[in-house]
Amino acid sequence: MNRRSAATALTGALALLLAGCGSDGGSPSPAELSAGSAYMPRPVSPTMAAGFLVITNKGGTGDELTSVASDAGDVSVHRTVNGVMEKADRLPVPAHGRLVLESGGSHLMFENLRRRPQEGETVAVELRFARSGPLTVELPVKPPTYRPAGQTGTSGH
Ligand SMILES: [Cu+2]
Repeated sequence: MNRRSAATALTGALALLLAGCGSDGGSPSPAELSAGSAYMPRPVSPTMAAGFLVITNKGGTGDELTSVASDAGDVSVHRTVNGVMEKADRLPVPAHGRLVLESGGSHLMFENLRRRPQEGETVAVELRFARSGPLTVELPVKPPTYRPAGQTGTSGH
């Protein structure tokens, strides 16, 4: 369902681009962000955890995820390059597109957790963007093997 709706969104974006050719009217609609498919695998470490979610942009202007904050502990945005994770200063949320934070790819990295989250609890984060206002997202804590429906756990799509 996620892939199908992504394909539909992409087709829609192409149609809009084509429709825009040759016309001089109107600036693109602003970024319109929402978050979904959020979760945290139950941490195997007392102080460190990862968080995953999908940020969808229904608007015609791209945005960037620039930082993240949580009362649960220190949290930052990481990406994975050649299997090694590193801090990401900013990650793009394309116009009419998605930023996918998933297992094996970019993710939220929690460190120095004040207490170890348990399954059934939620951890709140605030996502901050270059253009749009912040989004507050609740990450439900799931079993370590949990994968959201429609995601394969691989990066790069
Ligand atoms: Cu990391």
